[in-house]
Amino acid sequence: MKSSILIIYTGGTIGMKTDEATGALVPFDFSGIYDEFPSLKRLNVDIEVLTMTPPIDSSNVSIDNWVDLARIIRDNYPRYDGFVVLHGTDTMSYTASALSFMLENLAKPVIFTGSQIPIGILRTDGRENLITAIEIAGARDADSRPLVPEVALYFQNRLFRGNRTTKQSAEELNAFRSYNYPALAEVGVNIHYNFSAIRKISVADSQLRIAEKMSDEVVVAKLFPGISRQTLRSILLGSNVRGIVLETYGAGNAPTAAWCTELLSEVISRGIVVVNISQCKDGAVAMHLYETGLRLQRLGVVSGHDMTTEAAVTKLMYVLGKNLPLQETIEMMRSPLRGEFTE
Ligand code: ASN
Repeated sequence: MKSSILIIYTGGTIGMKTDEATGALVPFDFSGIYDEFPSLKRLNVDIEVLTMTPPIDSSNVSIDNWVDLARIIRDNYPRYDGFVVLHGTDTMSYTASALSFMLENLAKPVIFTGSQIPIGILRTDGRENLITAIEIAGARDADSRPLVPEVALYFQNRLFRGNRTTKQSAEELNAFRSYNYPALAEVGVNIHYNFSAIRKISVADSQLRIAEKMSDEVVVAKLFPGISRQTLRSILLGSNVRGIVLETYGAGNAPTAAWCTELLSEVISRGIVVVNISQCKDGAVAMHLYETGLRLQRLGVVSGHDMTTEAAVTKLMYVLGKNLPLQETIEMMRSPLRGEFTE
């Protein structure tokens, strides 16, 4: 039996082609996908396409767009075996991370992809990204179970867990990395799945639910030597802030100056959740290692382990969106919900 795949086009470079007459970049019509790529018919999948209106450059993506996307997936969930989300690369890791949290009990593939060069340009990277993403979204084992039942991101021959990715190059076609988690699949002549890294789903987790409320009361505070007390204070205690992603140094270290400790203790005493992640992309926060980290731990700062900024921000938005009592919020932030950090 063929797998049925829904392609959801949200916008971004992948959906552009050159107008033959004017030479300008114009939107590519994905509903004509079989005419454009007849070889797709040879894949063992049936494809339908849904274009979100209007398609957006991913720099404009908002929480509302994420909720719309989650609703589309929920409403079409019973009809399709897998989903391919075409998205601009600039914020693709944020959207993939957000959706990984918002789609609760997901048991089918949701594969994000896009391109650095428009699909209608001869040298595009989009054609391979699109075709392989479709193949992965439709891949099933002998018992018809999907091979990748999670939110993943496919780009330039590698499939990653979505909430582990970061866009790391504005130039290279190989634009994404997953620094702290192995690839879920490597693609060469064949697709080699790394089954030990792919999320296992339990039978009980069958009912898809979506979170429709994401909090926007989150900030990212990146420390730098010389940051003043006033600057840090205005970021951390800005109006409406309920959650802070604190980007610290190395293994999760921050200055031990009295003003910094006092400020963080004031923030935490107000019930604001502070998550510590490292400015280093590779490696994890280990607050017990140095006095500069231990102090944060004692204040009640939550370890973000080896989470990306994208995952930490969207996880805070998701957890705060539930409006749980403070202790439960902190407990959820401490627990890995979708394999977003290494325990
Ligand atoms: N600005 C584009 C976007 O993120 C970049 C791209 O897709 N390559 O929508």
